[in-house]
Amino acid sequence: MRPTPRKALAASALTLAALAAVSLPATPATATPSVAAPSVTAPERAASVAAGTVAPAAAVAPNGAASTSVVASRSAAVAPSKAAATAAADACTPAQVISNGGFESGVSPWTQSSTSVITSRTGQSAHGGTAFAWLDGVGSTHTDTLSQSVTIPSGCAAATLTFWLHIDTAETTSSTAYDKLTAKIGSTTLATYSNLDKNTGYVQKSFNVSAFTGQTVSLAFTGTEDSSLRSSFVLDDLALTTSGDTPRPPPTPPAPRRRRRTPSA
Ligand SMILES: [Ca+2]
Repeated sequence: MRPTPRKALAASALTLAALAAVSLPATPATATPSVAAPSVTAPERAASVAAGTVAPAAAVAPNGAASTSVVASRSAAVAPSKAAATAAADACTPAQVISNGGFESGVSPWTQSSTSVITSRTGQSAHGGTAFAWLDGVGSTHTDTLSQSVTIPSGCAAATLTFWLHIDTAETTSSTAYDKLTAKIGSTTLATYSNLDKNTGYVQKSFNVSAFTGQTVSLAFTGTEDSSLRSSFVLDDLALTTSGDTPRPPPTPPAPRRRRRTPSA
């Protein structure tokens, strides 16, 4: 079916606008051709496509449908910066939310089961500074605890808990966990260590706690010893850090623009 003259006029006007927008990026989006010009012929369009100035999709439809494709390619040509902006992610402001994680500022805001937990006394060494948290090491049935409430902000993709841990023990078994240290966040147990994990010096432990972003939860360590042969669980330099921009959902494609009406003669 042949397009009506009016349709053909609108299509050719838009085609010109599209060509103008593509070849002259400085042309304002509202620029309108003042006079109607002959339609771009198929060979001309093919040449333009080859030259990269017209989207190939505009070349396939013989009638009014072509103008829709032209409008779509025109929109893409004039608004690249807007499209880039909507594809960006929500920026994360990294935060470290454990207070006094190195125990160098006294006890607050930690809660400890006895005043001997956060210490700098001889018998163990700090990972950093001079103070550390020393749970157990008594050699009889005993429990020590250490905890702090942490608020993990939302707005970041990831949250990671790290701490340095040293374990030494008088236990000689290589198979039985007699004395244990449990690390928990909220009601989730992150890890359990024992006399079997004894080491020389400190090792750093790391946990993905991203599931707790946007929450206030307790970070807690509990060390238990059985009736004989001491084990010491020594913690220092704890940190809980958020990171990573949050990806946005894909932007909704803009609705196709309505064709501009050509003023009637
Ligand atoms: Ca320290």
